[in-house]
Amino acid sequence: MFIMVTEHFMAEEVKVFRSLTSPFPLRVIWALRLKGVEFDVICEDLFNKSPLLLQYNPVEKKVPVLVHNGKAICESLVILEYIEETWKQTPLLPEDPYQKAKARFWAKFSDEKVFHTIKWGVLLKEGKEQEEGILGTMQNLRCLEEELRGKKFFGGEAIGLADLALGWLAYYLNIFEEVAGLKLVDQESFPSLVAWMQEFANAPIVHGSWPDKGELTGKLVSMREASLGRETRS
Ligand SMILES: N[C@@H](CCC(=O)N[C@@H](CS)C(=O)NCC(=O)O)C(=O)O
Repeated sequence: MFIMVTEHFMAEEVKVFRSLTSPFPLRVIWALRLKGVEFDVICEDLFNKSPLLLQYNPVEKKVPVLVHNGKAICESLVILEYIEETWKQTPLLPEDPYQKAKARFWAKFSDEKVFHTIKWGVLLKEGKEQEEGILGTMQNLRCLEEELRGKKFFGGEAIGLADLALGWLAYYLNIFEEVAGLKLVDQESFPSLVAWMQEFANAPIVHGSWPDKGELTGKLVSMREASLGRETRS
């Protein structure tokens, strides 16, 4: 007797909700690219969020959200851990518990120190308050410089979790500087950080992923003007 067996392979649903200018969804996009996972991107207007975004992230109502076969995962660093556990190829984290802890430390440092201080203390401030923000930011960047000394990436030779978490710096730092009208980092004072930013920006997973410069600059200028209580000129 001849029995014909047909199998229906259900394609995996992998969707990333992002916005045009947010740095956080980029981490998710880079991680999926690194792992060779196919995905769709849904670009949200954060001034007019879609019902789907609100359904998938009812608590924070933010991007990124990763939707994997109907399950929604929020918070970019949590999403990276989910991606790492779900798709084992091309690990984002090393095996060694100590090295793993270090990668997670720098990822956390990215959000709690580097991003927080540069945005709230430098980009959105002026005068005395900004001077304090600059001091804090320089200290944070100095820590990165020291950690990166003699290394290509945070974990060594390959891009890992800490690089994905801090990768926004490779594009946004320069634009933050331009919008705030100052210079924080140069080749002479931060040779390792500058080399790492170039290395990261040149990685194939990063190509073509940055937001449009004009769009991002415009958004940051508006945020700065609003924060300083000035009218935005259009
Ligand atoms: N800690 C979050 C931050 C995400 C975040 O702040 N997303 C912003 C865009 S930069 C957002 O969606 N904001 C919309 C809102 O606050 O209404 C993560 O890492 O995912």
